Amino acid sequence: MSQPAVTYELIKTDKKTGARLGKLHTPHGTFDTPMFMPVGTQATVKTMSPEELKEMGAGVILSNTYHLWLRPGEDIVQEAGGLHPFMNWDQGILTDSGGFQVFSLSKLRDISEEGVRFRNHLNGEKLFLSPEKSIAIQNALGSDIMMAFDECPPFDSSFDYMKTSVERTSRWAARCLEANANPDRQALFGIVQGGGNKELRMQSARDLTSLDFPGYAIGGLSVGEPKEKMNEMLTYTTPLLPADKPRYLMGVGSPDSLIDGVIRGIDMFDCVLPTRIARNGTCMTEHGRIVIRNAKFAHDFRPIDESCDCKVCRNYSRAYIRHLVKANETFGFRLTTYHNLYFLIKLMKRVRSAIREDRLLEFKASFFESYGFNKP
Ligand code: PRF
Ligand code: ZN
Repeated sequence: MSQPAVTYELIKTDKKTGARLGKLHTPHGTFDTPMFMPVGTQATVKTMSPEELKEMGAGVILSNTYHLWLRPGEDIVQEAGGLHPFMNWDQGILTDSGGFQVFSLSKLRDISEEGVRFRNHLNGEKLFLSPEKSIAIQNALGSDIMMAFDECPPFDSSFDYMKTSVERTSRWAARCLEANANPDRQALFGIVQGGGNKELRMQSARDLTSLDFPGYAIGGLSVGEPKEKMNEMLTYTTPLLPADKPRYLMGVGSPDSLIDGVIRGIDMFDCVLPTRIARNGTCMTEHGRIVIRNAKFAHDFRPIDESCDCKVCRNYSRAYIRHLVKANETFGFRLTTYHNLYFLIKLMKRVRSAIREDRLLEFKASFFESYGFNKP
């Protein structure tokens, strides 16, 4: 078989933890891992221009099959030459398969071996998504990394349901691999499921690794379970995944979870968290989150984060941003979004330096202390 579209180069494994330093080679550039991917569901990272994303060092961004299929339709994106030229982004793009979005956005759905029947969350129209359909859409979108079509059952599902679901997700994963029309240009990652059950996580990891994907994601976590449970599942799962392939933890983006994930061998993360909280005026700082609407910032002319060197922190004050956000001015949300994304991208850069310099656990201790994660 020819070289897959996306390959992982392992540069260093941490001696004290499972952390890895690596590079992800894609058809649209090489990116350092561990990394955080901003979410651009509708072929845009809300309020950010591609130029700004590039400037802050975002390497790969995530978009959604489900949303782009419904609007504008993958045919229009294909007519533009794919997602990259359509949205003017020349670096990496990963598309989620639509499975998770169907389960989270549509209440009425009917899952069978063939796929999922559900209703369009915009207009109620009847729709059907299957592994083959998801991959055909992702092939038309032209993302560098496509995700397998999976089921993400509620964390508290019964063992029997979870087992049925894991086995079906493995069969769907094999159908996705078979359906990929462009394996030389678009890599397909498998997704490990299994909820909070060690045995099912291990079964899922075994099923998927036997299919030889160019990368593996861990799904079904950060869906309401306690953080300790997520960390426990990661501890069981990552050692079962091949060391020469990237590992991606889906939908996780709080600073403590990023660091805890890296320590357990995760290389890639995505989450709406930094962009979503920015749009209600919450900012991440070295000393924890601040809610910029708060009256205590009315006369505060310091930057959002005094230790941040982003263009927002170099030029705008808390008092000004508070005013914009309270007045519902779009520019305020651009500023908070830019800062939050910069903060997480820079956090990952600091994590990579810490791995390189054999001081990841020390970095974790001082960051958690400063951010306030250790406080009762
Ligand atoms: N599967 C897919 N996308 C996802 C998830 C999943 O389990 C999650 C779970 N945190 C986020 N996004 N396909
Ligand atoms: Zn900043």
